[in-house]
Amino acid sequence: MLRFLTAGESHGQALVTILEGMPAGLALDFDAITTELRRRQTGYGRGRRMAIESDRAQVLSGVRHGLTTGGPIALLIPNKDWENWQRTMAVERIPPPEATGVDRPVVTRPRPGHADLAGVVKYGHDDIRNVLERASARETAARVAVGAIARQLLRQVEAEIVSHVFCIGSVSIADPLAVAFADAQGIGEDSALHCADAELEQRMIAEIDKARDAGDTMGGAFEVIVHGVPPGLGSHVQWDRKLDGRLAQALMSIQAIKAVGIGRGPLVATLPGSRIHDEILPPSGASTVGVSRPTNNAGGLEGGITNGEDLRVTGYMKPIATLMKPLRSVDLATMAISPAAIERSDVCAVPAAAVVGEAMVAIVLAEALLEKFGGDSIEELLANWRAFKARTASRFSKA
Ligand code: EPS
Repeated sequence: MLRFLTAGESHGQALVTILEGMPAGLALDFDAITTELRRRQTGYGRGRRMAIESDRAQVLSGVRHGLTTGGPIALLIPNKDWENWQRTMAVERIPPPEATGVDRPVVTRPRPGHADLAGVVKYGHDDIRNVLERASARETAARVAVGAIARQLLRQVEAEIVSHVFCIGSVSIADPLAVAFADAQGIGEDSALHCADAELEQRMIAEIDKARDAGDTMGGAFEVIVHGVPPGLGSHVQWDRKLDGRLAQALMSIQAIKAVGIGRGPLVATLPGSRIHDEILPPSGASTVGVSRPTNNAGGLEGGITNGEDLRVTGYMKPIATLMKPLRSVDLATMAISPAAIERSDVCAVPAAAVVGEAMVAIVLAEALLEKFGGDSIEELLANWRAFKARTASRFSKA
């Protein structure tokens, strides 16, 4: 079983995570973890916090002389900004701000769309900060670090993960499925929004600028594409083993994601079966399962099992809840109508969410890979994978 937990607050001392279940013997590329963390910090529309942080994960355990041991891998990502928040986020009891005048006041005006209100109701807090600090998408830095390790496991079986942003507000690529794996892979890391269409990207930037100028925020959508994912991951036999369901949960758990699609996604409801289902034809050239599929509306998943085609998963993100021109809310201290609180925030974080989406997909696939091929060590995993691959390739050869 591959599992992980994260801990940490947005302005606390650090983010922490423990990843358990990685096989022994994986040669870990530490720079690749930093690269992924860096990618998450970029994208047009981010706020000032990203200029403060330069995220880097310290590996505290589970790796020796560059190789995973099979033990839990503990990672720590310090928050540089903590320096400026030590009193506000102090772990120990300190005098209230009224007494010292040097602390930030309690937050009492919940932001519509944020965890603020539901969180204080549930946990009985007076200060919304007790909720928002943990609900913050800063936590996704820890997920990306874990995902960077999962991605290295997947690379062992030649699976590669990329993503592209195809929608910001009202600006959208008409047919995201027409963006091939190679197109998404070819997007430069210096690209402002990680969109495959440079002309459309300019219009997306204008959409974000318009929102910023209006004190508003903007959401959008991204697609994660995995090439080379082994067929046979997940299962049709039980609801909680279906890989599409597990991917949906993983993506929906990302802050601000409100919908997830697989392949054609919600459009499957609008077209007849003859235009949705991907025909099965004799192989033309190299094929992982011995047949060819002229289309991939299923997004690489049928019956909750990977079918050897590219896996394509979409995440739809709502606009960020912190508005510089706030919506109406209620001050919970007085119950008077009052503008929602303003926290330093981003205008648009869809490109960052895409990187987090890649990480979550990597983690789910890594877990499914270990279920299918087992292995306490990389050697064992690869032996099982190679045997399955050889068997699958020869299954449907003509008599
Ligand atoms: C951050 C994500 C956003 C940023 C945060 C860093 O978090 P939230 O979900 O709370 O809006 O706003 O930065 C700050 C909280 C700040 O002080 O600027 C991230 O992804 O690292």
